[in-house]
Amino acid sequence: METKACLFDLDGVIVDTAKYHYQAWRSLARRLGFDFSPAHNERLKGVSRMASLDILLEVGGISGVSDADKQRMADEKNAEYVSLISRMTPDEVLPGAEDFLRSLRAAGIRTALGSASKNAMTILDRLQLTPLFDAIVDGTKVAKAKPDPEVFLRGAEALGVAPAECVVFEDAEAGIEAAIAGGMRCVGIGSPDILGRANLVVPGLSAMTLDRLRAL
Ligand code: B16
Ligand code: MG
Repeated sequence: METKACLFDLDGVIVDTAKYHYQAWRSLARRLGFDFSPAHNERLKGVSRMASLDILLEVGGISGVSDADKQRMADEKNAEYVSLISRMTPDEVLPGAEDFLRSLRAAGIRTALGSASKNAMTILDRLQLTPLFDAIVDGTKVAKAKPDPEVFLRGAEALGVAPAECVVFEDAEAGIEAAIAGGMRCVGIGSPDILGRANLVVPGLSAMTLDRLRAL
């Protein structure tokens, strides 16, 4: 099947914002009186903000929090996260990401972002990558989180391309599941142990070429 579009997850594929999410979640955990480890943080990758908070509260053994207090905690975390990402610079783009996006553009292959983050626009602007995406679907535009395919189906729709003509790039298992559920081929960014259901797994976008894309 010819590839007409590539859809990209943001955190872990284009940029490593997980370290900033971690810093902001750990601050919240400390204020609540417990420590939140890097291993715990792995559980938050690709997960929405409120679902991440539920995991954090479970790790801290905190139950019975009202919806209003949950909202306040999520807002506090997001305020710290936004202040961290507002200082990001283009040198934080992960190796190979910009070159691959440019080679797709040169080859006439359309591009879209498919991210759970409500802060995706801020991040792309800070990285100066916004012009390299033909469509942006983020956490402000979708109702259902990955592994639901909504975010990628919306991306394909925005580009006017059929799901079977799309290839998704994802670092999270839930994202690979979302691509498969949407009838798309997918490339895992990371370890084959975790992303084994992808059509191809590479360590990063610097390992991606148009030839490898065409072979999928
Ligand atoms: P926000 P992705 C996801 O981004 C992150 O991996 C995840 O850790 C985060 O909780 C989620 O975005 C929501 O982010 O709080 O900024 O709306 O991997 O889907 O690009
Ligand atoms: Mg991700």
